Amino acid sequence: MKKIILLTGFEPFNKETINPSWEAVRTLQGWHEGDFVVHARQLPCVFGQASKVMHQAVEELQPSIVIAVGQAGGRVDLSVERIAINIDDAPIADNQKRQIVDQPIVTSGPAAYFATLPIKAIVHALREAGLPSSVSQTAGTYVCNHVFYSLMHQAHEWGTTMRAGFIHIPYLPQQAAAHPGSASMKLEDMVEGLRIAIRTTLAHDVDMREAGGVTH
Ligand code: PCA
Repeated sequence: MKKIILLTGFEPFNKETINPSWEAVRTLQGWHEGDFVVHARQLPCVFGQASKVMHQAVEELQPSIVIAVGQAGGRVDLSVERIAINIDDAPIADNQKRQIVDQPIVTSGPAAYFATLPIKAIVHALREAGLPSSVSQTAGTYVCNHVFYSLMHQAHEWGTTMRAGFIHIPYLPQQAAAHPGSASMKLEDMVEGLRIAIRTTLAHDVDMREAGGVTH
């Protein structure tokens, strides 16, 4: 039986009618790479519910690798997240019209978790393939970080070998057209970027060492 890679994307939020994360992820449903097959799931853009759907998918599928993907409108590239922090601080309401401010995601959980994907190797491989990418030092404090932290906490509590992380992606061109000045990326490039992220994760049990930080 094939081992499972779980990819998740989000439903649209904040007045958008499309979310590039779900569009990209659903394209890869059933994609095979060696002994691995992709399962794609959509998450609601709702605090609590999003992590619940993620937890259920992880329990049901027992994936070897989880890559959660989310839209980061305004970002310029495929941003591979380094760290998830234990705080919800929503700048806008979620899709259930709830705006959580300054609440820990897991009471008495650690302040943060690092992604267990080979983030430097992924950024390196994406750039080599001609796709703009960088390591990101923050996944924000909205629903994406909420899901990312919950996922890493689940992996930590279970003590599994499952590797997990988060990739933020820019707007699609049709979205950026409504946000003049914002960067965008074509869906095919995002999908190819996710394929590269998967292949690189399979090829690197240990991350490569290459500068990817920022001074501020
Ligand atoms: N992006 C949001 C939540 C859902 C999504 O696609 C975020 O970055 O938190």
